[in-house]
Amino acid sequence: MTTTRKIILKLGGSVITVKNKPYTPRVKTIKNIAFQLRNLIHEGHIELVGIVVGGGSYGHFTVSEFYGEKNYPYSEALYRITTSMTELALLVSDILAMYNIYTVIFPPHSFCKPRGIKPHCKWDYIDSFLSKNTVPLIYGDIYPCNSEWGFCIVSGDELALEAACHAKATLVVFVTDVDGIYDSEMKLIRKIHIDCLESLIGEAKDVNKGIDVTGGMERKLTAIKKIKCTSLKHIIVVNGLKKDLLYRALKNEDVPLTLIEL
Ligand code: IP8
Repeated sequence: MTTTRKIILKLGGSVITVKNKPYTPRVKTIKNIAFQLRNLIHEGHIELVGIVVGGGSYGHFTVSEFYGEKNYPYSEALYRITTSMTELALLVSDILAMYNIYTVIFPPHSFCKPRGIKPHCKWDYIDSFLSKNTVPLIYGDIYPCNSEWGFCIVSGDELALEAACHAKATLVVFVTDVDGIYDSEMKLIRKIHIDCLESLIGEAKDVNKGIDVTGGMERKLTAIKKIKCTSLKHIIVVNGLKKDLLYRALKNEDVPLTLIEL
């Protein structure tokens, strides 16, 4: 008998865009992921309660153009960064719809008020959409704050974890461009308990990092340590560039990935 797992899926920017080429989506890869998700939903393996889109060569690139620049018009930075992420979110949403996965986009700058690493979103706003069989789609975003720079970034990783806790998801899947988390000797960590994550913070290796203003794997690990809840039992970091790895991983097949036990 198949057990249906309630999941939040974070699509890393490095898998859905070419990270070192500004504004270049990987359309084929997004289609392939949508195809796998449709099959997983149809076959009853997953209930998708949220999709989170990372910045990639949209958000991270646009932020890097303004970061550290003292003389930019503040309004232009906010306009460009929010617009670039909205465009990427729209593209992902359109592709998912081709595979009968219908999403509604919720811009985090309009319903979250992050403090430190915690997004503090008003998740209640999205509940009524979930009950209508649509999947909320959120994305890593920018918001005005009191930093020296004038604005801060809320990463999709943090949003995915907080969203999972609100929706009582049992699993968060981080879809990336690598097979999982690597140790300092570049060996793939197949399984790790959250209590052992501490030793990896400061040590985990980012393969294929590209432009990343939120700190890649490092910030992901910190967020996993800090945003926890009882419903969330596992986190998977899996490679979304390989043909059917996501599908096989969520069918519990033994494929290369990192499983974090909480
Ligand atoms: O890629 C970053 O989101 P992430 C969002 O999930 C921006 O860390 C605007 C750079």
